[in-house]
Amino acid sequence: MADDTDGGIISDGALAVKDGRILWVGPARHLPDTARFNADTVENLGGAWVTPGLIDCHTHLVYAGNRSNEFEMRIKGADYQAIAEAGGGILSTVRAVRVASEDELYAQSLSRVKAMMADGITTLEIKSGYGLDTASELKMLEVIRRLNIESPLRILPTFLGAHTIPPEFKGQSDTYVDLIIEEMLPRVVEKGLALAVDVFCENIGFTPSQTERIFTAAKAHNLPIKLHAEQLSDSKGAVLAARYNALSVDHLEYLDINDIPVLAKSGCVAVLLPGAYYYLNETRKPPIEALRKAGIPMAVSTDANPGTSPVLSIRSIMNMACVLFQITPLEALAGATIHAARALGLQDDIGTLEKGKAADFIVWDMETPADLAYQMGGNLLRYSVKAGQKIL
Ligand code: DI6
Ligand code: FE
Repeated sequence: MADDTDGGIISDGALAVKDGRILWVGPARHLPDTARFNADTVENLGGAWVTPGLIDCHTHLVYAGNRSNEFEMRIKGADYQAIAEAGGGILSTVRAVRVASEDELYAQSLSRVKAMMADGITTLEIKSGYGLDTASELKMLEVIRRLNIESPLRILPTFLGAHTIPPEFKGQSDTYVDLIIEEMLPRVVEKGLALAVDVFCENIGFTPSQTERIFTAAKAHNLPIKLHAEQLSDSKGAVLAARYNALSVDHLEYLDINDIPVLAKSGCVAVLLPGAYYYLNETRKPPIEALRKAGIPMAVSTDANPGTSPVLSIRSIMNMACVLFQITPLEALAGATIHAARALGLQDDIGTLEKGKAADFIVWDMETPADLAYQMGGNLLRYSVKAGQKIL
């Protein structure tokens, strides 16, 4: 898949893999004899579709407990922000995570990772942010590290200490930001537990000036940044993040179209999270057509979390992105491959089937690539390969 218009489709293709990397890819009739005759194994896929392994660049998969009670409350008319302000929302998961042991957190999270895998995910980002004290944030990040080592997927950890203000700092958000900068982040860096730093910039999260302080600290530790921006209001987070060369700005329902040129110039990825839009029954959509026109890469991701997007299926999310945000099925596929790779800074390593990249790919039982976003549920995956090894 080279771009999002024709999808870079190769018919009657062949793919040669060596040492976990793509050695050659192209039309089978051009496959060099060296690749054909030196192969240890040759597999005839009988014309099946092969895509890059799917990538989920924004999840909160490590958590304890469940928030179906809030789901019921919202169905009956309660509002997400009001639930959060009353101590529910993110804070109710924080309470569950703080009392869970590392092993309990690991076991619950591993089953979610496996569900993601069954839908074609080979690379996954997971954020901390339900600990909100130093020990609990480190516990979450240790769980993410273990998932990366012990599951077959590549899992990238993001430090989201600035997810919300914990109860013990109520009314003292600046002091909590001091703790993040002076204690949490240095410990996380010292232990090598994060590859990026994220902030929830929102009226129920952190202000733009607090966000900027955290970005400055992340940069001082040479960590790339990303941002939850403009999900519930226009806080001008996206332009701030772009000024700090963010990898991505995520959500964007309330993005002002006048801010799009700044984003386009910075090259950061717009990450669409239609699951949260759907679960919150939002009506305001990200400005898709303006983003598209500006040539901004749009990734599509689950935002898997127990509150606003309890969804463990990237394909269901691709469907929602098509139906709710009017992107095409091929744009959704590019959004869960090459653009998601870019949102993780991994565009040179994964996200397309190209010589030299990791041999991460999925063999599907489907008629056309649009089927991935067309059909909700059902198993289309024949098998999944990560770094040249069958993992499913
Ligand atoms: N935005 C979201 O959609 C999730 N976090 C965030 O900053 C929600 C997390 C939750 O409700 O638990
Ligand atoms: Fe999120």
